[in-house]
Amino acid sequence: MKKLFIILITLFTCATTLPAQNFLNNIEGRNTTSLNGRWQYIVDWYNRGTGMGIYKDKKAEKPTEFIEYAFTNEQEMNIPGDWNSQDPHLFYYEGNVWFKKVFDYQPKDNKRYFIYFGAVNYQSDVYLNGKLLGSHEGGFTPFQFEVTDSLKRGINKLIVKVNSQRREDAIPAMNYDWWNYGGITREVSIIETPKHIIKDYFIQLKKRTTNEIEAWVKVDKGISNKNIVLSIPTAGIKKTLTVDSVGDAAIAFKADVKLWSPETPNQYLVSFVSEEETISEKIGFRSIEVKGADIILNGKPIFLKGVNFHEEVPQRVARATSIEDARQLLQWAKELGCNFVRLTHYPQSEHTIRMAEEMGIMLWEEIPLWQGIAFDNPVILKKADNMLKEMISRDKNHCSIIIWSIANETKQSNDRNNVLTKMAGIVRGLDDTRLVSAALYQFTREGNKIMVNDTLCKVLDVIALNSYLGWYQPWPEGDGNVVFQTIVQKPIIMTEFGGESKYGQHGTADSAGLWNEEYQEKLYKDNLMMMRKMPNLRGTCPWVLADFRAPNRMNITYQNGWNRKGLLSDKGEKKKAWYIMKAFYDSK
Ligand code: GCB
Repeated sequence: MKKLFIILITLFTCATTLPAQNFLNNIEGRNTTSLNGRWQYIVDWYNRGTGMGIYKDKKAEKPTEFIEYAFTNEQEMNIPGDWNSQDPHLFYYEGNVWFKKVFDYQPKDNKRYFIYFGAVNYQSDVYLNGKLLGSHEGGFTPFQFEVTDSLKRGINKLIVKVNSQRREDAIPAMNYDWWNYGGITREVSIIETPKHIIKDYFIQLKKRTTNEIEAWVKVDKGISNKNIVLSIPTAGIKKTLTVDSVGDAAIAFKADVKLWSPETPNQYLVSFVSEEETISEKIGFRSIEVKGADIILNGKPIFLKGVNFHEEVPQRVARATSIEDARQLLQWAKELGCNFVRLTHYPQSEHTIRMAEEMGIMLWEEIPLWQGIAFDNPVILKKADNMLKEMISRDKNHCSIIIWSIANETKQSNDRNNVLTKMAGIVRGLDDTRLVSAALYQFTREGNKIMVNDTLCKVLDVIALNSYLGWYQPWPEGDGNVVFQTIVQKPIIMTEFGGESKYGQHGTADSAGLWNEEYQEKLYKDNLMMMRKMPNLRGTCPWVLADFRAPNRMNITYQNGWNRKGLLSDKGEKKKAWYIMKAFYDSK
């Protein structure tokens, strides 16, 4: 009965949600007009807006008429931006807000147009000039709609309904340890393309080689049987790909390129050229693989000196939205000595990823499949599949990303195993050049021996462990004597460890409940002592770079809505544990 109910809900959800259109990649490399800036908004507390026709943006025409739910320039906010940090009434709000942008546009006859959203958290309905273009679910991945037929010459009205309510069948679901920033949190733009588009492409070194490039390109059928030129001028490469009857072309060739690595983040300007357009992008070439317990970058074993961060600027208590925000977070990571960042717990903005690549930082990217997911609901796999596709579609050409992660801390069960195994298959089907992982947290413990026997270990390329010894569980007797054992011989990354402290709070190192820097510092020392003895350890990511907003952290004296596990405070001040981690990375 429960299953039948779930199936009915699934059908209903699918029927009411129009899918976003196929994705054009590399938006930066295309001809775009930004719709960022001030947008008007209306808070729809009781979800009456659709019924009231807000999307029609009607104006009163007779003295007897009036319009409730009317937009006005007295109420505007910045887009991209979350609503929680921009309107004090909306600090804790999870619900519906309508946004409106009026813009003047002059479309050309021989072009096509798309409206692109970098991310809207969580669910959105998009209307252009009173017509529903479609809906999108998922707060951290981009989507777009073709508007060639609905974009007017002159004034256009774009209206978006955004809903940020947490739901049991959502990803993430009801309960998670970060702030649910609602709104249009990444850029909005109009993309202009020629009639026949170079829609998507992928270029990278062939797996397990450092001197062979493979590339494919997908174009509109109108370019079928014609040529696309791939050029990388500074490497002296110019190749011609012939498109087949369905619009696909592929090529592989030997190439002598300077490889991308954290020490030398070389990039090349790569262009795909058709008769109608040129799409260019800076691309780095590197190979990544696993051999036994080693992670191999460009043929050499590497240790991932990492850190976790949320897409949040703590000093502003807001979603990180700008290039400057991305720079701050990545520079903090660099200062710590990192060559790797685990982007938790969702795809972060594309400019963060591009910047990491320029700075020589390797990345782990994951979809927000975080604890508490209803794996028995068939809709979950469908949604996760869509998120994986949107994430990989957007970021597959960014060489900084070396690991796709499919989940964080999911409880073992048959349903979970089925769904995550299928998801690992989906990822490999989309991109087999990278490694697949998931952060695991259920272990069995006998004294100081901790067994990692999650069945998912067999499915993953890299075993990622989240362990809060000394914080959520007491540290086992005898410093440094803890041993982690895995059922498979694969590389291990310690993807989370740590504990809380409030910056400036001092005391003895023996009491977690005092939230002091000394206790957190000792935890780091203990953890590092333990990890030094783990033979398969190939990376570490302390939890977390900076204190971050979390509504479920309500020790009023020390937390008051903040998760205090940062190595940095919410103002960017360095806690004692920062120096322990930095010294470890400097010694590596
Ligand atoms: C975890 C989660 C992370 C939390 C962290 C914590 O295991 O993966 O999202 O914020 O623990 O602070 O408890």
